[in-house]
Amino acid sequence: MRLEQSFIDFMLHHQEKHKRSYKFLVLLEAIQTAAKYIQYFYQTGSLKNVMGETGITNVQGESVMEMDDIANAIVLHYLRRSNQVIYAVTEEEADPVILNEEGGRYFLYFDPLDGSSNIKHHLPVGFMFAVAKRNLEGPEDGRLRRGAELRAAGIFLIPTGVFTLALADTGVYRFHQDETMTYVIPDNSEQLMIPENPKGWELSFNAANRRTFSAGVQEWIEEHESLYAFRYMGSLAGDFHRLLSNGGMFMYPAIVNHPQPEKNRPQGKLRLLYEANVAAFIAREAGGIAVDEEGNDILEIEPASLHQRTALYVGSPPLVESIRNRLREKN
Ligand code: AHM
Ligand code: MG
Repeated sequence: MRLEQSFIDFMLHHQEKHKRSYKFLVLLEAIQTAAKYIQYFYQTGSLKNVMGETGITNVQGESVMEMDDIANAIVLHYLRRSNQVIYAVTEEEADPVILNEEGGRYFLYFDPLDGSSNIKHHLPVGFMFAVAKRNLEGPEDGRLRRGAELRAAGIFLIPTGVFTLALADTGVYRFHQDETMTYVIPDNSEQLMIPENPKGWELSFNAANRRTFSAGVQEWIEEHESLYAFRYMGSLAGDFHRLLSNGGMFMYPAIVNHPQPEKNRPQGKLRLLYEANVAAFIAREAGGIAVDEEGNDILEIEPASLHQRTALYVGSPPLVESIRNRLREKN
């Protein structure tokens, strides 16, 4: 019989080894409890008839699925109970949700259920989150943090029960749910690194959009696509999960050449604080990089608003550097 190390045991040792606070564990315990509940609702959602749309449009102008609302309420409930969070920024709400302004230590940016188009099919979606810490040295101004200032970021792949967690300056780890729904880290699993060997690298982007990308990006795709396998499931959590294991590049470029110009998205589609930064931070800790449409590092973008969007190119450094050069030549 083989028994693995539980997530909490792993984290207790990790915090001790790096002389980091146990408060962070209280927060992570809340986050992973929320993830388990989201997963439970997701798996049984059809039986409860909650896999459809609410008929409401969210702050992003997108249709809200009932599961989005359920997942959001679950996460906010456990974050509030943890007492560790000053405020949370969620994809589902226009304003930051104040949780514990006085006693909280962290800021949370999250998308409770990313990959909405997969919901009604029960295909992979993600609960994605990023954690920043209040200023412990001086007065806290509550500003939005750059990705480079994050202390942790993670993705729960739902409903598959896999959890990827990046911890500032210490790496990326992947946990799996065992028979008792406990997240465990397999004994033999090391810190996760994006593979350097190009054999197995994959490209991932919405191919139906390719003629809407800038000329430089289209050229780059034409020159490189035959060299790599192509995979796209339309859920950042799922596509990025593959990228971390196999290497390559995931991209969601700016849409600038749409035949119906009102459908252009010069700022890209993905949200900086709780989608792009999560992927970029995990990538950094796994040896990868992430840039925006100007070729700037995603993690260095100074956030100007809660729900701002960005183009995203993330993955193996040689590929991201190659497209970064092209983006800079053309801009
Ligand atoms: P969502 O927040 O509405 O779910 O949108 C984000 C998702 C990402 O998970 C995914 O990478 C992308 O949107 C897919 O978009 P598209 O359907 O345009 O390919
Ligand atoms: Mg989303």
